[in-house]
Amino acid sequence: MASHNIAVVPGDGIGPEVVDAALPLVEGAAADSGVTVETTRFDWGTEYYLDHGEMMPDDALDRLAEFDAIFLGAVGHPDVPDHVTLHGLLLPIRKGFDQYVCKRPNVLFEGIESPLRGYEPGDIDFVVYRENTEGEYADVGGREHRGLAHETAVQSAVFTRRGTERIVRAAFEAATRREGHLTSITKSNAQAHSMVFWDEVVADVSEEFPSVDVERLLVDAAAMDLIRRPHEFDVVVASNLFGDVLTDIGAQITGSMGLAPSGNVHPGGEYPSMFEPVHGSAPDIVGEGVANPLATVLSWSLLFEDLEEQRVAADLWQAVVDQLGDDSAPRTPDLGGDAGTEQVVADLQSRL
Ligand code: GGG
Repeated sequence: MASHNIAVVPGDGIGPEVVDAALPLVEGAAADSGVTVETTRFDWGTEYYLDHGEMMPDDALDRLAEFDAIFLGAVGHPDVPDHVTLHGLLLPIRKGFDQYVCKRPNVLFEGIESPLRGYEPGDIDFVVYRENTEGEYADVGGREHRGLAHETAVQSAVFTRRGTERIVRAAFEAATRREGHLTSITKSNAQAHSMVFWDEVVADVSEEFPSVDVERLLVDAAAMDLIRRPHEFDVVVASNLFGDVLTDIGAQITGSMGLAPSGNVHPGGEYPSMFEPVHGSAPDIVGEGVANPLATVLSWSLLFEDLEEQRVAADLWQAVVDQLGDDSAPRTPDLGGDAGTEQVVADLQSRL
């Protein structure tokens, strides 16, 4: 019987609500396929920060390194600046474990109405490969002359050849497994160093993938085209910041942030990968029991796919597809329903 040790970091806000609700379902789905999931919970995040002055302990990465994968709920708290929560937990894990592929599927599921006119389920199906360890989130910069009229803040983006080539290559590989169309997003008209470099890397790597059709878009045009013609996207590759922004658009045009899963993948197996719903901690609905657990369940599906437990991955994904396709099934308020998190999970359970 296959067995996997998974570290679970529920985090802040609705993170623990969706993670705790989904966990028994996920363990059950795995057991049905003969897979044992051993989870260890780490209550790190903003509550931990308020008690200890740090989002997670100094040896957190050493402890997480022992696991086959990590599942994260959400980070963010109204009383703590967002850069503290992000730089205290999420980004150190992504960077520390070299999780350089942030994979974010955007699918318009059966039963979901896109806010875009004329789009039917199945019409939108693309995946964003977001660079996840450097770029605009490299944390290089500083501030001088605080509070003075000539106060200055500098934030540098870092694009290395190794870092750019590997995310671009991962996206090309994905395109060969999908429809063979890759859209590379930059702002190379305005950012004549890093983004022109990115374009050059894409051109170089494209020679290894002659069957892939490459489109280049500026990020402003891409934001527009994701609304205007989302059906034409297949694989999108973008820098850390641009990928972050565009995947929120992707979530909206496919129905809800509550349906958007993601994987922070370290391809090589040296370190664990981390999976998380794209949504944040949603302080506006914390404690109401109405957070949508589906992005969490879909993210677990991505986790099992990465662990090559294809049957568990497919069962979880299909249960969500079946539920969304059933117009009598319970739905959380973000999808127009009035059901709670637990009700949605109980219904999913009946479909497994
Ligand atoms: N589910 C993880 C989470 O809480 N994300 C909030 C966030 O701000 N993420 C930024 C990012 O993905 O870089």
